Amino acid sequence: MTPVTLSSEHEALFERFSDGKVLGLARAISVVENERPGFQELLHTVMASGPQARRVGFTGPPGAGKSSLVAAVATEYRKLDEHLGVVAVDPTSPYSGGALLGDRIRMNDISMDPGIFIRSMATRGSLGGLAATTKEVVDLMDAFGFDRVLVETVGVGQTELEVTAAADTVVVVLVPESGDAIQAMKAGLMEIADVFVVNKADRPGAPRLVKELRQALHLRSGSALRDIPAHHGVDLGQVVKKERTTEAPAEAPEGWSVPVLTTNALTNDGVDTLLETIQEHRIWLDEAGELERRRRARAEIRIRDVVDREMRRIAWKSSDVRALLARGVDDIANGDGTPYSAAEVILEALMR
Ligand SMILES: Nc1nc2c(ncn2[C@@H]2O[C@H](COP(=O)(O)OP(=O)(O)OP(=O)(O)O)[C@@H](O)[C@H]2O)c(=O)[nH]1
Ligand SMILES: [Mg+2]
Repeated sequence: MTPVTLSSEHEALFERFSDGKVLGLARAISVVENERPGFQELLHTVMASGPQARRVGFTGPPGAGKSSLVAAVATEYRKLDEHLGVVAVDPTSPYSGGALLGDRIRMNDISMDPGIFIRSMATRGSLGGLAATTKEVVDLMDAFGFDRVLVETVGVGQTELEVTAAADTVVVVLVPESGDAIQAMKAGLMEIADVFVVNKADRPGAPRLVKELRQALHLRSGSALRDIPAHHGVDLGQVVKKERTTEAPAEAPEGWSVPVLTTNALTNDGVDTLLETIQEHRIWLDEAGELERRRRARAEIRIRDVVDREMRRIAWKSSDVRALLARGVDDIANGDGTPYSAAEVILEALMR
């Protein structure tokens, strides 16, 4: 690995971090969140030993009870004496631009425990998505030596899918109010869920949602069609199987069927089963070689993130580029160009 030099300040910070000092972690997070000079070298140094922690993501629509469930799950892991990091990604408030206080208040019960470190982050723009810095904060918590890192992301639609870029196991939390299984399918949740949890199981509609989700998962796996006899010369079961083998080659191993669980995060009903299921998924990840595959996929995303960010930084830092930008704005104002012609000039200058 390329040796990097840390500033003396970051050298001291790295020492505190390595000694397991929580204040060192908190400080490292703020350096990374604010992209202070040298933050990449610091990350490079702390991440040298590779990922160790078990990472579990919780995602789902706003108000599904993700924070309550994370708090319940964290309490159970603490009973097993695990040390935990929790990253909660709050939607950026359109009013304050900062993290909403809600999560902190709800997680109050566990936040006094020194065995848990909780960090709430604003998402900075992409609602519910995982900003590059969020993944870096998860990496920091991992490198700090927590046994497990729990990541809560809120979102609707595509942005939820990004949680796979930070977690080994993705728990999708739905509630009877959040809609039906068809909506979950459309939102791409079937693809990312390792475990479905129907929370607020005390509410009406929970059993129906569970049934729908199970049917949808069953359909997706093709098993629902397997027993249907060939019709008009077409065996639907075969068609589905063939599609699956061509579309999903070796990197999507079989052997994990996504369970649908129910919980009540307020009474802890079903939380023990959720913990067992997460453990089973972990064993499967290891045995099927899927953990390795997911870590590789994550590494690729992280490299792309860093390159994207650096390219932007290099571009807008350059005074030549800034001059071309100003000229482009003038050209457009004078009716002499478009954003595309201006961008082309800038990109040509950068490639040179
Ligand atoms: N009845 C019932 N209420 C619940 C349950 N779990 C959570 N709640 C309540 O639902 C509300 C939202 O819970 P949160 O844990 O904040 O939900 P969240 O998904 O983290 O919300 P955001 O982070 O804002 O998207 C709170 O008032 C909880 O007390 C449950 O199992 N049953
Ligand atoms: Mg929450």
